[in-house]
Amino acid sequence: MKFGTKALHAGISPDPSTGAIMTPIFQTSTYVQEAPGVHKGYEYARTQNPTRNVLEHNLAALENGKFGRCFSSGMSATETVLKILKPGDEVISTSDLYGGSYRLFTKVFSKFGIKFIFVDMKDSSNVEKVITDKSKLIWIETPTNPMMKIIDIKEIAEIGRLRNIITAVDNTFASPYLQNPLDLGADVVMHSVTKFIAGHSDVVMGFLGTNDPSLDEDFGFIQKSSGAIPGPQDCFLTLRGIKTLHVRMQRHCENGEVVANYLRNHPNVEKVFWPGFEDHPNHEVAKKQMKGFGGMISFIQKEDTLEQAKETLSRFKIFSLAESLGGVESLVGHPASMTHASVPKEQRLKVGLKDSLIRLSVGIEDVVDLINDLEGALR
Ligand code: P1T
Repeated sequence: MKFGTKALHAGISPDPSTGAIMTPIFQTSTYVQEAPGVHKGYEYARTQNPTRNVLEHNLAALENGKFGRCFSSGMSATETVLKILKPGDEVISTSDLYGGSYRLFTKVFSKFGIKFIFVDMKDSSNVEKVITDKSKLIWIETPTNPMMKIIDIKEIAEIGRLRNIITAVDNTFASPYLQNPLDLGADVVMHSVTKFIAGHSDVVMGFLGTNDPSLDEDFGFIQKSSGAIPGPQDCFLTLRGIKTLHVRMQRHCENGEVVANYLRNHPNVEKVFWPGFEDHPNHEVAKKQMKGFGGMISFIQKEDTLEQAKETLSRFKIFSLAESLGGVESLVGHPASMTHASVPKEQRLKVGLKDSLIRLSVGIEDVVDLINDLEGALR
């Protein structure tokens, strides 16, 4: 089955008791048993919920994975991967990544004796240089948030495989439509489902997919032990959102390309970060591992100051100033004070994230209106 057909049908069948074509919202915390231990496969909703199970099968299929699990947020999915580690273990992570992931790594899990080493993975050999016998996990985010760097998943997954290190990829910025890390050799794919997958800015959720039964078992054990599960209503909304994922992504990519080129030719713009440009440092890798370049774009103006960035941000009328991304409506954000405020300034500057950087999540509106909005904001 091709992607669009899978989005609509994989793991989904009419409700056997009524024929309802839409997966029902099983709003229940428990399930009646005929006798102790005699039940229909469902015991307690922290462990199993039919609406969630359908979504998990559907998302696993979209990532070409055998197993999938949904969590109450992207961060709780990430946390679940970290919880398979033990004190003394080392994680090699992308240096440019979502500020919340950086905070989880450095402020929460480092307290429990896990060491995080941040490297620029644009060049895969940088990963090899820091591997020790304690390295247990390689954490990749690509495209990176917010600098839009591209990391070669296949090359790094191979480095991990040879050294017996798990490779996990945060695939949030690409979505399963544009990139499938498991196909490229990664052991785990993670998503903030909140973003492109759910797609309508009305759900917070996370996902982990894998082909490795023992990793899936670990994730399931942590899921039921820690309890960071999504509610059935959110699973329903996400299943509904996924039905248009491929169509939305095509429009995000089309609009993204127009906006990126417009910005690049704008006299007030100094630099645009978007992997679709031929002179993007890892454009060839992006072409190889992605189906398109998406609608996430960052840029810096010629007047390269925080004050100018704030003034520009105040002039948008269609792009809404907000955290998050990947919804149908266009958003504009200021990473230094919003999504990446928890990353210390010197670390931000190391990866090129200046106070003047503006990030766009280009939605699926008529692109001419988006260009007019940018024209007004950049005047
Ligand atoms: O918000 P949550 O569903 O918990 O997902 C966290 C997360 C994980 N990974 C990436 C790459 C992300 O971008 C995010 C969340 N990011 C934003 C809210 C943002 O505006 O960048």
